[in-house]
Order: sequence, then structure tokens, then C-alpha cells
Amino acid sequence: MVKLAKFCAVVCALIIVGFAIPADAEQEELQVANGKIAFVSNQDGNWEIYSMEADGSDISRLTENDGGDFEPDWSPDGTQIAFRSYRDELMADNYVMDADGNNPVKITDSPYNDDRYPSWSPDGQRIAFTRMMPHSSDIYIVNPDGSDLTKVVDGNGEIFNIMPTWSPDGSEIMFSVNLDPTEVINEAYSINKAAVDGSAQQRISAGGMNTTGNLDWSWANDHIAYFDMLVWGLAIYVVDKDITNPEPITTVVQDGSEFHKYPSWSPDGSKIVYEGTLTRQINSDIYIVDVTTRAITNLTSSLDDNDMMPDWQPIFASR
Ligand SMILES: [Ca+2]
Ligand SMILES: [Ca+2]
Ligand SMILES: [Ca+2]
Ligand SMILES: [Ca+2]
Repeated sequence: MVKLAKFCAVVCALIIVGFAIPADAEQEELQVANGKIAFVSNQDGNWEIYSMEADGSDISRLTENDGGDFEPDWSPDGTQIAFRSYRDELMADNYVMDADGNNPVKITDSPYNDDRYPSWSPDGQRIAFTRMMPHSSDIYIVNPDGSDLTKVVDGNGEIFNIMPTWSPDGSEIMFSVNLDPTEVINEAYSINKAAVDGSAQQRISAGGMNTTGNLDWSWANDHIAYFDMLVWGLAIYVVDKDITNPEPITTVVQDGSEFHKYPSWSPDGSKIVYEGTLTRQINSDIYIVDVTTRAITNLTSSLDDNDMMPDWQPIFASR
């Protein structure tokens, strides 16, 4: 009996291990990890996009031209970056380039409109963005090669719909709605959601949420990071996808001198990188906050210029 039990223990273990290893290995290969951070800086005189390691080291310039380059957003496989640029026109268009800055391609072309806030879908097949007009803005979705441009949310000449972010399953977009840009009172702003074809649009924020956007929906933990305008200051908040129970992640001195904005989740959902200007600081830096411990790290304290609009690169590592 003892021998049989031993034999069974060995064989059963082999069977379990035999089946378990390939399945686990496959899952581990698909594990998303935190890569580099892309950001915008004027350290070389013009607004350019840079990348750096998540500890602030190894800064490398990815764009070099006389027009402003803004709002980098990594593709979900971490190989490309979508961004807004004024390199060709007075009114910005959206572009896609490789992670090292090579092969920039213009994907929108609107001579009389600013195209802003490009946001990559989780499957990498589509990019949502905002087309600004004098009194409103619309949300469009386009392929990363510029084909198949589709308007999905219409501001009807009176509503600003800005900064789209995608749900983890890619079926919905969430965006910030601003009824009147001159109005900074609660009810002027809301967070809305729609299916990717623009149908089923609904307001999901309760009255009183005072956000101008910068929404970033985590595909790891299904929560949304955004900034909230407190009294004379901006702080980073996290909220569940139904926009209930907002939780402050950073705190600011509420004297109008401290601003935290442009939050971007780490791909593993544990941290948020953001643009911060602190009291008595004359230029902005890139900060990381650990969502659990609230520990804060300044990645660009050595850079005497404005460092802003960070976005965290997803990479896929087998552990
Ligand atoms: Ca530039
Ligand atoms: Ca992003
Ligand atoms: Ca344009
Ligand atoms: Ca700085």
C-alpha cells in the first residue's frame, strides 16, 4: 500500500505538473509589465516627446521639430506611440511613431481643427481622439494607419467631449463632457460613457464631481484615474468604473499653487504616473504615486523645465 501510494504520488504529481506547466507558462508569457514612461518636455527649447525608464534614468528624445509635440499614448503592445503634433499645421493632427521615435506617420488631417488626446484601444486596432471646434468638440475613432475615420460622439456645436479612454474589453469609451468652458462650477462638467459606435451614451458621474478630464481607465484593475479640481488646486483621484466612491490618491496645498494632472496608470495597475507642479515650484515634473502606499517619487527633479503629460508603456514579460 505504501509503495502504491508513493507510486501514485509520483505519477499524480507528474500528471499535474505535466498539464500545469504549459498552461502556467502560457499565462506568464502574457503577463503585462510596467515599461518606460513617455512624456513631454521643453528641455531642448521646443515641446518634444521623450521616454525614460520608470526610475527617471535613460532619458531619450523621440521627436525633433519646430512644432509642439504633445499627449503621447503607448500602443497596448508597447511598440508604438500615438501623439498630437503641430509639426505640419497650425491646427494639430494626430500621429503614430515607433517607440524609438522612428517612422512618424500622420493619421488625421484637419487643416481647420485641433485633433487632440489620441487614445489607443486595448486590441491596438483603433485610436479614439477629440476634434476641437470653436464651440464644441466631437470624438472620432480612426485606424492607426489613418483609415476608417468615424465620428462617434457629436458635440452638436455646443458641448465639448474630450479625452476618451477605452474600457478593458474595448467595447466602451469614457470621456469628459464640458458644457461651458468658461464655467468652472460642478454641473458644467460630467463623465459620460458610450458604446464604441457612439450609441447608448449616458452621463455616469453624479452631480458635484468637478473634473476636467484626463481620464485613464486601467485595463488591469478596471478603475479610472482622473484629476479633480479642488478649491484652488488639482489632485489625483481614483474611482470605480461606475464613478461611485472616488478616492483621493494625492493631496495638494489648496492655495492655487499646486497642481497634479494627466494621471496614467502603470500597466499592472499598482501605480499612477502624473504631471505635478508643487507650491513654489516654477516648473512641472513627472511623479509616480504608489496607489496602495501613497509613496511619491519625482522622476525629473534634475530637469529645470516643464515636464508633463506622462504615459506608461505596457510591455509583456515572461516571469
Ligand atoms: Ca517639437
Ligand atoms: Ca496610455
Ligand atoms: Ca488639424
Ligand atoms: Ca521639471
